[in-house]
Amino acid sequence: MKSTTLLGLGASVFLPCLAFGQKEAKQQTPNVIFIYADDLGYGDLQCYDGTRVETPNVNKLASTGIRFQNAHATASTSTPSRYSMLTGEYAWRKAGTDIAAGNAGMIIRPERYTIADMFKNSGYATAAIGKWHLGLGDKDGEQDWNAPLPTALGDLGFDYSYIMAATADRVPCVFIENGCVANYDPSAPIEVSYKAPFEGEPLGKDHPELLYNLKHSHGHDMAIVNGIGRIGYMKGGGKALWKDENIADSITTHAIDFIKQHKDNPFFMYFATNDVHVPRFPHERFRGKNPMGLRGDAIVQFDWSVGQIVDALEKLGLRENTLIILSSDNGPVLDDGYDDQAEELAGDHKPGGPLRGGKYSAFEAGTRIPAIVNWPDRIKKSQVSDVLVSQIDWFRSMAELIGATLPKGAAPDSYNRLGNWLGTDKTDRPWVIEQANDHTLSVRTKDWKYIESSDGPSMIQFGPKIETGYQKAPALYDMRKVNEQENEAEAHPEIVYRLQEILKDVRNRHYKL
Ligand code: NG6
Ligand code: CA
Repeated sequence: MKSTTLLGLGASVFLPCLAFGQKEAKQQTPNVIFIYADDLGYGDLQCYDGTRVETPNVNKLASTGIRFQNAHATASTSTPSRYSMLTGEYAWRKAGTDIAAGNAGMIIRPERYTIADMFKNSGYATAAIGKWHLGLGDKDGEQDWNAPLPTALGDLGFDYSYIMAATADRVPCVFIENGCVANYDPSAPIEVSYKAPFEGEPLGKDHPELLYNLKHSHGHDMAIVNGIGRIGYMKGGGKALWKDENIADSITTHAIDFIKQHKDNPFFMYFATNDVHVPRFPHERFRGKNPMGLRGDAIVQFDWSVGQIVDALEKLGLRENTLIILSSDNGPVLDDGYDDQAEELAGDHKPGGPLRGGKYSAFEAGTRIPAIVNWPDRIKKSQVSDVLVSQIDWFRSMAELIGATLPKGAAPDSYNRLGNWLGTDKTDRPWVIEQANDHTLSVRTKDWKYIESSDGPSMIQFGPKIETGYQKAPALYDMRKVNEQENEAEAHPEIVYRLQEILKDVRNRHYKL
């Protein structure tokens, strides 16, 4: 079934015809790996002018592939960004897609056609490894973590999954492998609540002396696991509890195992790292190699994971025909709730590069993210691209790549922009839509950015020192001037009107690119 699909569709587009009688030696469509970092900002990588941390493995992908300078996530936080990317539907269309608790029920419902379904139906082996943050089980708060979860990633097209339910700062602090707690410890049954603490379990807010690995700066003062306070309450776990310092090793090992197991057939792997999200507690061997403390160390650890995956591909002879897309779910934050000195030690490192704002915000650093595409078989020349692109289009671009036909209604907001992503088409996406933490939407064109009005505060209120970009009146920024300093809405009412019309049409689903 697999080979028929692969030979029959799409694949031929990219390959020289085989001479008659020549044995087909090589898999035709590429393996596809999404390396999706967490909270990695536009200016965090060395190849994006990050000056205080070395990222040789990512640099190499960039210098032998395409490095995008105008690529956008759909939202400035994790859950909506991931929801949109995996479903091809803007998260703001769907209630319940904001930053999810660790005991959220499955946010992408099983009947939804995901990008993993698409790869699977085209004969690919599929895997999700690392951070999930899109809910598990049928209903919020009703999971039994001691039994197989009735609704998990297998229902969304992933043959294999080894994931963290939400984030490292949210309970449950265990890996879930194919819907069951990995290394389950029957002597320590797991209970999770986001409402009330469990009797007898010490909390971070009352027991600072137990926070021997990291102290919190705001929030994160509930359950204590591995000497670190978390969001949410948890009991049990025993041997299954993760050690934060081993998370990168653990997910990278599972990713490499998956690659090895599928070296002879096409695979799609969504490799979502915990780096550089809080709590930042990288392994000892990545520490102290940069002047920025734990946040810098987490970037070094991320780079290491990337290097391990590339090495594994090389050793298995898969490197040439594997398409890697490396990016981030949203922009950067320094202090996101732990006393890791990210702010104090940043020095002149600008995690958002020259862009204004950061994680959570409507300003550009919230959603303009690093994006690197590397596929040795097809991308021969190193390129730096200024083409306007959005992660919402990965879905239909990948469909084009592998010749998949999507069912009606699938990926409604995604467009095939494969040419952009492979560097053959330099036409900008006419616009991209970006969502801030309070659901304020922006329309970004090559030259302009319109941020709709919002009643929200001008600074994030729950800890991080980040400008939100929320303003009572609509804002218009000339993006040729880079950093959104001067609201030009009054000077250019016709442009404001044009961008408002785009937003209205997109909201009403009356648009076409
Ligand atoms: C916030 C957390 C923050 C982080 C974020 C989600 C507090 C005070 N802050 O609510 O630490 O977990 O949610 O980040 O709890 S994201 O990258 O997964 O969207
Ligand atoms: Ca994130």
